[in-house]
Amino acid sequence: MTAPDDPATPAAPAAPADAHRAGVVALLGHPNVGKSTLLNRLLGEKIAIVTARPQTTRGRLLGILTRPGAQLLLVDTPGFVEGARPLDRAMREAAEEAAADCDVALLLVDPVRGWDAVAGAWLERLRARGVPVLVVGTKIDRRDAAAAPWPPPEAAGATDVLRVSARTGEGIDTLLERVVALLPPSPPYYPDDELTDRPLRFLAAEAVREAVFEELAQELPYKMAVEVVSFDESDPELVRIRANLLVERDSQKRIVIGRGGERIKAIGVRARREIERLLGRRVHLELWTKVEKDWAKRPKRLKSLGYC
Ligand SMILES: Nc1nc2c(ncn2[C@@H]2O[C@H](COP(=O)(O)OP(=O)(O)O)[C@@H](O)[C@H]2O)c(=O)[nH]1
Ligand SMILES: [Mg+2]
Repeated sequence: MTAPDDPATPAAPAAPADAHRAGVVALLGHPNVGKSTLLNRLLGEKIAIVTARPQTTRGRLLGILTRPGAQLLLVDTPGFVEGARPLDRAMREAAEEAAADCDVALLLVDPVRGWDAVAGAWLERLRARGVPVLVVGTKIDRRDAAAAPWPPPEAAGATDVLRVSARTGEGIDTLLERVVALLPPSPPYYPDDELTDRPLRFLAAEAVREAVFEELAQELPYKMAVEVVSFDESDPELVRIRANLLVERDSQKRIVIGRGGERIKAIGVRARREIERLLGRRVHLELWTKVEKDWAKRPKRLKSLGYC
């Protein structure tokens, strides 16, 4: 599944038009450009959390899209992350690994924000490795995005340039067609009913983290992690889930709980609804706040939380 290291490697002979195609498609771009929303739209199912705030995606999340004749392994990434914490490094590495091991790259650009040197550097790197790159303008349902200058002249080196709205679905079929045409011939990698490589308990933890972003202001959600400590499906009527909200300090714990437990209750209600939608079953969700000072600084801990 890796791309040729040498850009001079001759292209493989064209595959017969009816060959099954499969491969890894990396979603790259600045935080908040719309990567996770696009992943969900392509899958037709919401598995990745989406918030109005940047850098909410932490690890690498695989969405498996099986269509007649093709399977796309869509890798959602945290994107181009800055910062020096081990968590930031892990997030950066997730994007870099996805880019290093993909058959097709989607480089997402918010037309309002426009092209910049970071996008340019990624395009260059991917091209140097012989990876086909589709530059994808996002959010065209927005008037300001539709009115912004497009395509960026710097994207001329890309394999293709197109625009989509993950919200309305505009341009999505064309995007899919182009991606499939660029995939190598290969049998499918996963059974056709599999949607992601992540266990349901991870998706549940992510749903809680999404609720945390909705319910808590400013910086606090970035300092928090969610760990599902039990996921009990023994009762056919009800899935019982217990999760810890990890914070770095006691003062944060008090904010998360809120007056009379009001805040954590709101997080729980919101998250439970989302998990019920995800599982298609009733859920009992119990949330606990726990101070764990160094969770974002310990690579092993980040791994156990599923962020790298
Ligand atoms: N109007 C509009 N908003 C979008 C679209 N795609 C994403 N967004 C919004 O942009 C914000 C960031 O989206 P997200 O997918 O989390 O971006 P990511 O950080 O690149 O994964 C969220 O508020 C989304 O609802 C779109 O096609 N149209
Ligand atoms: Mg995201």
